[in-house]
Amino acid sequence: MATIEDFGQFETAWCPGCGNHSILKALKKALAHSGLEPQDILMVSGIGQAAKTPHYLLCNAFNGLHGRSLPAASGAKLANPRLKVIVESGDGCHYGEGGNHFLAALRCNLDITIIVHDNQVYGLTKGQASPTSMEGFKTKAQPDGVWSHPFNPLAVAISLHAGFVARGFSGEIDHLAELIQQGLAHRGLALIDVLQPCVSFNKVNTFKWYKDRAYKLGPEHDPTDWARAMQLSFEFGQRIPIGLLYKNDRPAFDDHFDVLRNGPLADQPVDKAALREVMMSFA
Ligand SMILES: Cc1ncc(C[n+]2csc(CCOP(=O)(O)OP(=O)(O)O)c2C)c(N)n1
Ligand code: SF4
Repeated sequence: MATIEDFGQFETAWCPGCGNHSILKALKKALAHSGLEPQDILMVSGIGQAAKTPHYLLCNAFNGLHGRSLPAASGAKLANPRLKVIVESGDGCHYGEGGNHFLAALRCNLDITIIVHDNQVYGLTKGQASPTSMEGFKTKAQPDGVWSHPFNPLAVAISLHAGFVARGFSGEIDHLAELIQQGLAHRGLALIDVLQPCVSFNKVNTFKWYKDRAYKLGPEHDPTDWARAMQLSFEFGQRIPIGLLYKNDRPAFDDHFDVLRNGPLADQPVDKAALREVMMSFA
């Protein structure tokens, strides 16, 4: 069984103190505890600081365009359902440029795990507002403060009955690793939005800011209670719940394809004559 060390140890380009370091630690722990081997895993990301995560992990990896990781991940999962596909990027990549793909993935309930490093800012491009930046948040590009209301990823995911919707905090590594492990074990889409301080460009939502507000959901919370989960998803002020907010067992997207019952497409024989006939029908 693979150990944490088997997933590699690399020098990163992240700032000292960035929450990304802890998220990577939690991910490696979750992978090792899930009994997965590096060759079983495909990490897909877009562009951004968070999207560098697959560069620092020994496994299969695909670096897509900014906001375009989900289409690539969907194709890979459908072609080879044996792969454990993890999509990891920032809030800008997933909720901004990739917003439409995010909505489609939630609705389909494809069997993948999405981990969003949510630092409420664009880190890589030096501090512009992101979809989750709070109203009034000032940046060099938004000197008068953000005018839009922030995007609420958890409320959107729960409203679309995504399979598994959770929030973690990079300051709670063991708790986050446990959430990622549960997400990996879930059959269907698992979204884990992670509160992550960006020490260089977000001086409002700091480590302390998150630490003072994040509280763990206890065993009294029933994640199958959709209405309660919806309510909790709007709690983002003096208190911010972390943990598994919502879960359901609806069939995963890939369960609907009869052709996949015979194994991954990559392992199935190709009837070249039948394929030629189909191709010629479009000529
Ligand atoms: C299509 C496209 N649009 C915009 C960019 C520029 N760009 C690169 S990363 C990024 C934002 C990164 O922010 P986020 O996804 O939140 O990740 P972070 O760097 O904060 O981890 C932007 C706007 C790009 N590379 N490609
Ligand atoms: S700019 Fe922000 S998100 Fe990027 S590595 Fe530095 S602290 Fe992390």
